[in-house]
Amino acid sequence: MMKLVSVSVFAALFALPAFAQDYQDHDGMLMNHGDGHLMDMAGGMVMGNNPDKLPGGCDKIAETKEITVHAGHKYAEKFPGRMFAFDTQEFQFKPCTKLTVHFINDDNVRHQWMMHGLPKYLYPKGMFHLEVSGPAKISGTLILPPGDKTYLVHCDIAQHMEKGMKAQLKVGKGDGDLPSIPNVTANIVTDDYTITLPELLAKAHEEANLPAPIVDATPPAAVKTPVIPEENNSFSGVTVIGLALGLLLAPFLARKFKGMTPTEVLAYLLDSSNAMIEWVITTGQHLVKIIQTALEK
Ligand SMILES: [Cu+2]
Repeated sequence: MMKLVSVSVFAALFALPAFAQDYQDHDGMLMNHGDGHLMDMAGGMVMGNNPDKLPGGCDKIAETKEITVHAGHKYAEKFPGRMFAFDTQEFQFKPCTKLTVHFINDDNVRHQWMMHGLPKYLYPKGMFHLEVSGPAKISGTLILPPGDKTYLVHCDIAQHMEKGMKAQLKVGKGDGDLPSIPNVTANIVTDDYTITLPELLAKAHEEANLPAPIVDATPPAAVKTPVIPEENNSFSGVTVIGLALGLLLAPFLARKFKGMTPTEVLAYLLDSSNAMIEWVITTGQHLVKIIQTALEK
């Protein structure tokens, strides 16, 4: 019996972390920067937080709602060709609902729950926006405007919406559906593998009422290896400069080396190049010193 109890306690201790929260909770850590802009040093951000100001046209808060939305790669696995998604693609609330969104980012990258088109007098740039690097949780509250309207909710990190992190939030009856919401609405451009690319382009142009594209159906000619022309011009730039220098130096060198043996000429040339290198080094050191003293002042 004692053994059974101790084994159970031991097992329970091991199981505990599995039940514990495995993401960073940013709620309660946020600093208010005014205008509903909350931020913390750990990379959590809420913009357009509005728990108390009624939008024009709302006499009172119609309903108080709380939702938890997950964001992550794993929610996109059921959508072919998508990389990121929210766990919910469509939301609907009564006009003038006070909505608290608990946003849980399950990935190890940054994600957002960003809503657009809200009244700008209440929401800076017409946005309500939760953002956090995962795995983490962040929460914010807004009051939805009156009227029937469909709002875009997406992650605005580059390419995340295009890769599937897109949803719609309908207030009242909404005013239609947004395109390309995974599992909710059709893509604007639908992949169709039953027709060829030129046919697909022609179809897309026809649908968009544009003149048919000019598609060159002839297969590309075999790729030719580019022929690099040989350097056959004996008067290239370098040659000309070399010749000019040689001609200028010739009289001087002729005087200098008059009566010297080839070995002596070579020794002299090596000597002068050594002197030149030394001069370059000392001048360089001198310059460094000048710069250093100038910087110290
Ligand atoms: Cu994202």
